[in-house]
Amino acid sequence: MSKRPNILFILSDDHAVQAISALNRDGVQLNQTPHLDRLADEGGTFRNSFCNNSICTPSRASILTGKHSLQNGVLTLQDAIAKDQMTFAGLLKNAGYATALVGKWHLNNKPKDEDFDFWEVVPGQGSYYNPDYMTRQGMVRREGYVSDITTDRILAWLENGRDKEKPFLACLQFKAPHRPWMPAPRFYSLFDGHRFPEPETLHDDYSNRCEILKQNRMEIAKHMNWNSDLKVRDAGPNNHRLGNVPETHGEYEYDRMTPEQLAAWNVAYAEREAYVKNNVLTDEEFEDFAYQSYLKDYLSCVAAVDDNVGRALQYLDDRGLAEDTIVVYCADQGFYLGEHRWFDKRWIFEESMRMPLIVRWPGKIEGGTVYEPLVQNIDYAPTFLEACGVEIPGDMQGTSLLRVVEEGTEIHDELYYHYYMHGDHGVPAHDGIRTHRYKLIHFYTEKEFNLIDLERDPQELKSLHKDPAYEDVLSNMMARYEKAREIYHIPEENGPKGRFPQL
Ligand code: SGN
Ligand code: CA
Repeated sequence: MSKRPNILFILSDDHAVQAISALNRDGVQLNQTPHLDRLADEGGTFRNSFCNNSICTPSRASILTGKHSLQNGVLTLQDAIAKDQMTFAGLLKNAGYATALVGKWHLNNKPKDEDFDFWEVVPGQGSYYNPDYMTRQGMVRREGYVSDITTDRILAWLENGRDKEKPFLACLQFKAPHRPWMPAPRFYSLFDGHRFPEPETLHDDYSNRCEILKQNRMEIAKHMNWNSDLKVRDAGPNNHRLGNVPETHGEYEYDRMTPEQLAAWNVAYAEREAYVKNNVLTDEEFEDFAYQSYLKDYLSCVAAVDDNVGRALQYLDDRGLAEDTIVVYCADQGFYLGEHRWFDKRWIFEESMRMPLIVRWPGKIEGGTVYEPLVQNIDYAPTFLEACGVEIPGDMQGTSLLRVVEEGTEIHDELYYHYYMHGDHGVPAHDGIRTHRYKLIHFYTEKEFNLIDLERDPQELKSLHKDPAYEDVLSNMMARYEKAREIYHIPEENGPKGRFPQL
């Protein structure tokens, strides 16, 4: 690439590393994602890519600003990105890029005109069927399936909307595969008759770690709801198994569907509903049903993300843009697909702290490269700026990935993590650090540190903070934790305004 590169930044919502076949070539492949695999074959994958705060709005703000949550002001789902915050999009626009963002935004305030020439975003979480988009001209409802429409709209901008004299930044931001995991009609029967393998920790009892884990409200067979999660409107004799939990908004999408869409949906889900309605399920049968149904819906949503990634790559090929365009695929955080009994995210534990990161960068990254260094979502903004020849502001806390790509070197001694939303889904506020081998977690409302040896215990089932054999490791990790908090300017007092309601 001799001229300034274009960037196609593809961000999905809650797409777990476990649900991309290219990222699990030496392990269990739950599904196939041929287009993401193509991207990985033609580019590089970052095997140790993590977020700093495993929840949507904060992670997105950290991606945009290259800063930890405390520095950009977005600690929770309710916070808005402060007006004075520079984003990589705005900096690229200032430097002469044509910029656009379509899809899920979820930053409480609208995208800024200083950042994007063009934007169309779904309000809040958005809808899977016939979604509304906020546009500069007001709200527009579009018929169809959200992942397809979002892709249509960004491709339309690339084709007809942008200033073709300029290099571009195009952000394609999928709502999928976020809860309530509603697949596109063409994938209703993708996994018919298929059984998904179970993760080894599907029946975790939460022993040997901080007691507070037991208060979580994100267990598949306990805290889902029949209707929007499991797609069963009449659970008959099994109804008592799931109650109402505060994290469910209860809204549902059936009333958005056209009569034809609803009819097709009802046919597709009839067998599932009949099974529940007509059988008294044992504990085991119910747990199995909930897990299998969850994975089927979630992974069917992933299928439409993957084929739309394929459409976007095909567009770049067709227009001769692929050689001049850096393509990045990531999600705003990881997700649990049954590990520790869970759906959702938030915890510093591996499945939610990890983020998929695949980068195709012609001339820079050789196809099929796998990078081992620790990288974090705060690194993306400085990477994009450096790649495009724009100066990185001094207050950005991330480090450009270019050094990893060019020299293969580590750019972080340890990664700092801090989740602030004490209470939602029964997850406490906590922070900690991760190195290649160890993780130190501070459950500060409980005044308890947990220490995990990821090499011996990759599933994070036992804290070693009281193990005398780990005394030195613990004190070393404590010192590094203090150092990380200093580097990132995390003040003495923890948490959002120091208030911690009951979980
Ligand atoms: C919704 C979900 C939660 C989820 C949050 C945050 N409930 O509230 O399960 O944790 O979004 O997700 S739902 O019943 O409304 O789907 S995030 O991706 O925006 O962080
Ligand atoms: Ca998310």
